[in-house]
Amino acid sequence: MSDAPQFAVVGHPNKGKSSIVATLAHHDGIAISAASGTTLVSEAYPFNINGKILYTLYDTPGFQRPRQALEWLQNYAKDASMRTAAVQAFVDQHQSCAQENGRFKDEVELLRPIVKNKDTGIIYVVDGSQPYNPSYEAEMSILQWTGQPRMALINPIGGETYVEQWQQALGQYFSIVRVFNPMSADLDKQISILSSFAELKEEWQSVLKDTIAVIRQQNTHCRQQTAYVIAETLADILSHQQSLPVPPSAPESVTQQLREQITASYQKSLRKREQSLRERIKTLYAFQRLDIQENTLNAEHHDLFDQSHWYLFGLSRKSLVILSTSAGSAAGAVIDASVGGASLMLGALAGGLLSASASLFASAKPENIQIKGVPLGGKKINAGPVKNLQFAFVILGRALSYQHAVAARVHADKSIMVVTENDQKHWLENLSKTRQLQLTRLLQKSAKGLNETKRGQLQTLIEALLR
Ligand SMILES: Nc1nc2c(ncn2[C@@H]2O[C@H](COP(=O)(O)OP(=O)(O)OP(=O)(O)O)[C@@H](O)[C@H]2O)c(=O)[nH]1
Ligand SMILES: [Mg+2]
Repeated sequence: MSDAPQFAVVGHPNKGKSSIVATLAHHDGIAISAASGTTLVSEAYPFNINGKILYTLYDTPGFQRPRQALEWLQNYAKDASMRTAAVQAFVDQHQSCAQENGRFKDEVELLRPIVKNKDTGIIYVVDGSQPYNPSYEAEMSILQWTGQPRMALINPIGGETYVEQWQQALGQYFSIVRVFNPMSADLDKQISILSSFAELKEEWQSVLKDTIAVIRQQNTHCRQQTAYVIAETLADILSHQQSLPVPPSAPESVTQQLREQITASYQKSLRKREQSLRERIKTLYAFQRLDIQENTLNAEHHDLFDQSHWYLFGLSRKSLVILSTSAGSAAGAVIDASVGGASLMLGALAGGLLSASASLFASAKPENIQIKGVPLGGKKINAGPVKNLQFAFVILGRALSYQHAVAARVHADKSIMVVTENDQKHWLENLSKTRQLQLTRLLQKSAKGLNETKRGQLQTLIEALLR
């Protein structure tokens, strides 16, 4: 790969420039706000994967005095051959006064990354929900005068009403005009806009083609890594155990206190593991600021142990009975894909295997508190491992919902992340019946810990459930 391309994202104030930079550079720390004039200085946001910069986007302040700036340029350049030099002279001559709040402060600031490097591409951003008017022509002329490769993006902030009108006008100044919504652009749309950046300059074509391949690879890698951390956390949560000694001849009230104490501390450890899983997923998807937003509305996120919400993430009682019975039966261990899960499960149900596992998952609390004798006399109170299959599915369901929300989110989105609970009821149906049973068996086995092979199998099944 040759040098990574650079692009300056410019335009009127408040047209979504910073949003475009945030989404395309996968950077959630950029200031974006409904207030006009949020960005005051130009700043470079490199997009890198594994430490290698693939492209750099410059976020810039909006034009404030484009007409006066253009007048200055027109006075400077006697003919078209002097236009590029005029832009350079404009920046040079106003630079020092710009720092002292000079009248072309914003123009100097936004032109700075452009004149600094003649290879910097220009991305001009407009709002497709606002009508075009000739006052934009001064901005577009200045950009034209730079002589640098440039294209326009129409951001349909409040809809597409004036997109066509804009296309007509922008077509006069830019060879490439695209519609791009930074708030809803999934990875395919982002990649498609990068492909149009490549059309700006011959040398960028092969570089950006490689970049797109790297982005796709990274996305697959990210899913694999996410499946890995979910599998690891699931196995860790389900096999987790804690214990407390019970003093000899302790009265029932003390035992009860210890039971409550260990229940609370066990739940806390499990919540902590879930939270740390969420942190890892966020980091994998390059979100650094999301926790702040999540914490603000913590009440929206139901607690792991809030059973009234289990049904949203877990499975119905009937599905659980069918799955646990079939997976637990001898036949379940050697499922033949050609037989198909459905007939097998009916067979298992008819075989009367239902009652034992059904009562187990229905009654066993996730904490699985037990009082046991210890070898040298006395007793201990034990929490875990989780034998409740429903709970296992709840943990997995919650992790998948979380991943779905994070993976679908663009880095320009500053709203509070909503983890949708109710879409998740049928998530398991994305796996074949055979794989559903494999998953159930692995979850059942997790209480005793999973070896590396089994954990790998769990990871593969989870990967198939990720967005
Ligand atoms: N609904 C919607 N809102 C958008 C979109 N793009 C930007 N916005 C919102 O528009 C406002 C301005 O976005 P910014 O990205 O800060 O715009 P900017 O051009 O960088 O603004 P300045 O730095 O002030 O010049 C913010 O409230 C964004 O959330 C979009 O595609 N759809
Ligand atoms: Mg901005």
